[in-house]
Amino acid sequence: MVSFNFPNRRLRHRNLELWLDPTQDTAEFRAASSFRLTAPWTPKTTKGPVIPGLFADPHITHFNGRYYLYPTTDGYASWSAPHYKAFSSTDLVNWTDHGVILNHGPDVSWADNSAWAPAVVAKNGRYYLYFSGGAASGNTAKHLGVAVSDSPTGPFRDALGTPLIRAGAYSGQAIDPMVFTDDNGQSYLYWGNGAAHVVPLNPDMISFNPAAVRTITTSGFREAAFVLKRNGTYYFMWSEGDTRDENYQVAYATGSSPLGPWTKRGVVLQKRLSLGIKGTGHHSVVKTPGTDTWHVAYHRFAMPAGNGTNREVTIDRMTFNPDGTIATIVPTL
Ligand code: FUB
Repeated sequence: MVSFNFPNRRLRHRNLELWLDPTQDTAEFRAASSFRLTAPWTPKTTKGPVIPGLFADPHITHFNGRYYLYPTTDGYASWSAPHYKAFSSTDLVNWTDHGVILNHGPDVSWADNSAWAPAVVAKNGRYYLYFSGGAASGNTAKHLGVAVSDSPTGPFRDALGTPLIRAGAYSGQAIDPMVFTDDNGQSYLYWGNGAAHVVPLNPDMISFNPAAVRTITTSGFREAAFVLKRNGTYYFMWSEGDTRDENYQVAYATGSSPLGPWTKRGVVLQKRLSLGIKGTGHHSVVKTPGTDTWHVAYHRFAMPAGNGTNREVTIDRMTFNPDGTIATIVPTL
């Protein structure tokens, strides 16, 4: 038997498991472990949503010792909310609301509504927010833009004054941007609904060579591309189905480069009706720096009576099997 002493670590509980503070080591107490508590502990019956209120499409990331969440603001008919908020945390449990960081109305000349699915990346000493939005003209087409700030909590300003990708420039909808930066510093922009695309970004992060755009052809892709790298393997992840459908789910493929080719591995996150959890999708993944601990942020129908435009954000652990495949993610309350 091995004993560990963690005198200065905070112990957290979740779903009848005890964890050391996730910002530190990943030592984990499971059913087979024994432990002694010196303070009373009352199990929580629910941990979600992690940020109160209706939000969706969470982009979770980590900058300078804090986790950040950038979601779509939900609860608007046809997902028409015009603004984005930012939240931050040191422990993935307690989140600070930093308020509105970009508002399409006053801040973006070419978009008024449909502030969808932001993604924020740090580069060049600045923060770049990729987003999509539509104009109030009655035209439902969405363009994809990029805004910049000196702070991860904004305020962000439209970097170009025009869309980075105009509606119709490529197949599918120009929504759901995501940026992956490889170990050599090269950043790649992924986006799309109905068809996924990828292109290396120029060093300025606000332009690319149109001739370098590639379309990704994984079966089942609908939207919400997300890419991570672990042990030299690239993981391309996405959402399948319709966000208004309780069967909305997350699948993934693996590849040997940020551009693929990709081999589909299957579905890793889906509804859990025994707990009333539906519509699990549009996720993102964050690794705790210096560890092999990964968490997945995603949305589900708000509980108990939500739907495809009334969604909430939750976070669960994501683990890898010894062969590098992603273990099925278990949605928890
Ligand atoms: O939240 C608006 C849209 O719904 C997103 O862009 C899609 O990914 C879907 O979640």
